[in-house]
Amino acid sequence: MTYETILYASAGGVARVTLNRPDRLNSFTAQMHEELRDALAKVTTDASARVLLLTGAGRGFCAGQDLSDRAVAPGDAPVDLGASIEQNYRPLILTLRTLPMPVVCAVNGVAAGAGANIALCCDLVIAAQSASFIQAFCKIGLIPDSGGTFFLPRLVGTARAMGLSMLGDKLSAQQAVEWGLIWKCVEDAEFKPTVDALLAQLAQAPTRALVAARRALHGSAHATIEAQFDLERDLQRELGFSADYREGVSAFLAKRAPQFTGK
Ligand code: T3D
Repeated sequence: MTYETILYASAGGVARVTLNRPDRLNSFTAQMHEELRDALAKVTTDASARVLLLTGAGRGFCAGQDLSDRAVAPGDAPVDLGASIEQNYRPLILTLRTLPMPVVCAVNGVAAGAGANIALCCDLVIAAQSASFIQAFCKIGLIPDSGGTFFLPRLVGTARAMGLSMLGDKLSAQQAVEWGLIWKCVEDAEFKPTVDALLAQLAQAPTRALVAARRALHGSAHATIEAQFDLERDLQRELGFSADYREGVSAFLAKRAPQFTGK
């Protein structure tokens, strides 16, 4: 498939997807959803990819749904938003949450509506200092979707989740870090080199262990401690048979840097 609304590249263990409709702040059209689905399917089967980067072109990360596709002429039937979520946003979020490699979201600018929650579903969210997060839904009569009502209370607690959802205020990247919404924010001038260094680190990491850690952390939200111990035991057992674990222990004992292969 030829891409017109995203950029895709994979090299050196890093797959990069850039949302690329900068004049519309990379808001989502049906075409962008289709292209992103295709790219994520590619990433999933790309044995050389050890980390995925999701970012945006231009001054924004993503402004959610393209609202010009939601204008309804008088007398016309409104768009079925439930169908849009079912066909597009839900599979997108669930795919990003279960990719067989860590997912870094580099929030280069404003992340609004579904754009904010797509960022929040990623494993590591790093933002430029000038970026911001807006649960813009209430401004157009909607609720936070794309997992927003799931992620927000878990990340920042109900009080802050409620404020963000009901007021739709802009949260600065710095505030997002202080609230525990995202992992890190860095000065704009340091953003690209910091993201590149992070990607290089993750491309050399024991991929299976990172994916298993994600699975265990996600599973913990509703688990009892006994169930969580069961899961940790099972995942650790699997990892104990992995080439990367063997390499990690050998490297430690030989006092050398490990050469992980992601296997
Ligand atoms: O519909 C379904 O399928 C259900 C799922 C819905 C999920 C959702 O995401 S609903 C929420 C949709 N998003 C929004 O409500 C956010 C709308 N955008 C904004 O509020 C503002 O643009 C921002 C706060 C994000 C940024 O503001 P600012 O002042 O930095 O930029 P701007 O001037 O508003 O935007 C720049 C251009 O991008 C502008 O076009 P222009 O005037 O230069 O021709 C603006 O219209 C366009 N743009 C920004 N966001 C969208 C958009 N065009 C279409 N759809 C957008 N979401």
